[in-house]
Amino acid sequence: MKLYQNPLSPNARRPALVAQHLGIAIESVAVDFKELRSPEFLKVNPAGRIPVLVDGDFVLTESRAIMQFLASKKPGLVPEGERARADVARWQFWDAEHFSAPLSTLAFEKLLKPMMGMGEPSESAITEALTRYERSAKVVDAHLGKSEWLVGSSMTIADLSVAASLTYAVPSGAPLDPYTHLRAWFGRIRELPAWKSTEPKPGG
Ligand SMILES: N[C@@H](CCC(=O)N[C@@H](CS)C(=O)NCC(=O)O)C(=O)O
Repeated sequence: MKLYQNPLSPNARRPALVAQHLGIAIESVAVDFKELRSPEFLKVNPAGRIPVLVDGDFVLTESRAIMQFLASKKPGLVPEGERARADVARWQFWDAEHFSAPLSTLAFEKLLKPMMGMGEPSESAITEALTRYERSAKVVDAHLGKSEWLVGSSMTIADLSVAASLTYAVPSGAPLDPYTHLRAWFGRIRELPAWKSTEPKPGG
């Protein structure tokens, strides 16, 4: 299996976390962001985005779908029972729509724009993203006040999905301090060898 990724991408980090945590061998193909619109890469993913998993003739895009595919190969990150599995999907969809989206905007405005010389950060986009982030952070914080992990009694791909969205939270100015339970849970995730080995290393 090949995973097209970039080590700075939080989206690509999701499947990488699952593969590392479960010890699934994948061949990592690093794609420069500038190559995402190249004719070669558009043959792999016409949407011009990473991550992409290629398993023989099966091509899978969307980081959370790739997580599900990889996690189905080995036990450990998907709970038993249809309700628990639906709850994992619920948190992954919630992450995509309500958590990762505002955090991506913040990272784009506060980190990527200055880094790439793409103009001034938009204050209105930042304010709106912060409002959306804080609303979601309250939801997940309250949930984690009642249980150590997002679904059931052990870590699942739901936790890794949501955690990957926080990759650039602190340098992007998304506050974690007010959210005690979120912070404690994130602290546990940050101790994982898989988290450490997938930490983005800007410039290297
Ligand atoms: N919903 C997709 C988002 C993928 C995505 O947007 N990846 C970024 C890198 S973090 C990308 O490829 N961006 C290229 C672009 O926007 O042109 C997923 O979860 O895989």
